[in-house]
Amino acid sequence: MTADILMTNATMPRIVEGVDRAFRLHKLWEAKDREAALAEIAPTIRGVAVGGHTVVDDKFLAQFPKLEIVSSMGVGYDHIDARAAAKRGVIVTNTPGVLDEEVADTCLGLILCAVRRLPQSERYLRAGKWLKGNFPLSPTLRGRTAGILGLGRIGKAIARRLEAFGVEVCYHGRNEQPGVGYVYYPTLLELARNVDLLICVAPGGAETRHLVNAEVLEALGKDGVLINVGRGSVVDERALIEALRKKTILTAGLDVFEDEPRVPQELIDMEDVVLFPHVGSASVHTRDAMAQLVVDNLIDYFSGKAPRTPVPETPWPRAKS
Ligand code: NAP
Ligand code: 8YV
Repeated sequence: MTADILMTNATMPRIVEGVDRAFRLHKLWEAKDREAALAEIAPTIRGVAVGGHTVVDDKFLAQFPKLEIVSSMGVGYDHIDARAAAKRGVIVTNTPGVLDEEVADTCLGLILCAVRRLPQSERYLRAGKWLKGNFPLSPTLRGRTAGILGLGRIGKAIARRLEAFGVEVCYHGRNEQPGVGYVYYPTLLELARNVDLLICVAPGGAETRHLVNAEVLEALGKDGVLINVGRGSVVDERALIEALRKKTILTAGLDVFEDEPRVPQELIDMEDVVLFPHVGSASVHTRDAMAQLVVDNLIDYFSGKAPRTPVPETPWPRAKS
């Protein structure tokens, strides 16, 4: 198995070491002159391994005439133009499945933090305020109905946890899912009108951009809580800030943002909002599993087997043109 693989940035050591062991790895971050190094190696590159933030657009793909596969870390691949890759006959792989339970765990933690105001209560204790009186009573998860926007692999893992917590679940996606026992709403607006906990776990990209807008937040209502563990772009952040300011909704718990790692100061200044720095899958265990899948996709593909997890836009076996 001798193929030239490019990595533009030093991502997880497990990826760098795994790819280095199996292939001829070109570490672009070590080059003194990136442009010159890229020009020299580009004609030989057959595979690229990227993290979740490297933009792979048609211009990027066009640099590599022999490129066959882009192996990306993360299940979301809105940083990759997968349709452009398909047109060029390039397979794109992501890392679905291995992070579902971790992200769902994080999501339940975020829900409890946002609803029960747990980070605020911790800050209260550390500030010595308990000595002067009890922390104020919080809102509750009891009696809430949760609406999941994007009942996919992670959405279902969140739903299972919510059921165990005694919280009723319903959902919206483009399609009603057969065999799913939760109430389906054909529009997001209807879902928002019927729940007081809206959990966003839909993918990013042009199709979902700003799905959660001012109208949806208004429909969620004064006691409503918005949780976003999907992609920042799915929520109109300006509309959310306005809704929080005007108390159109109760509060929000966010793990993802429109312009990461930059988070609007208005959100940072809001004591009631809970903000996580995109840590949904960020445990050593789960990031290792994701990194290994990045390596395994390349190894399987270049061993003549099917890549393990191609994205739907670049199916395997390749669609006939
Ligand atoms: P998945 O299994 O593909 O599920 C995605 C769900 O979104 C599907 O149920 C799909 O249903 C729905 N959906 C897609 N496009 C939609 C649209 N235009 N309108 C409404 N619903 C739409 O993906 P997954 O593995 O659960 O991952 C979901 C997302 O979570 C990822 O894409 C990523 O952005 C995010 N994520 C975040 C973290 C984190 O650290 N916070 C970690 C992992 C993943 P239909 O096809 O019926 O519409
Ligand atoms: C990671 C994620 O932050 O898998 C995803 O879609 O958002 C996260 O698990 C990241 O993409 C890893 O590169």
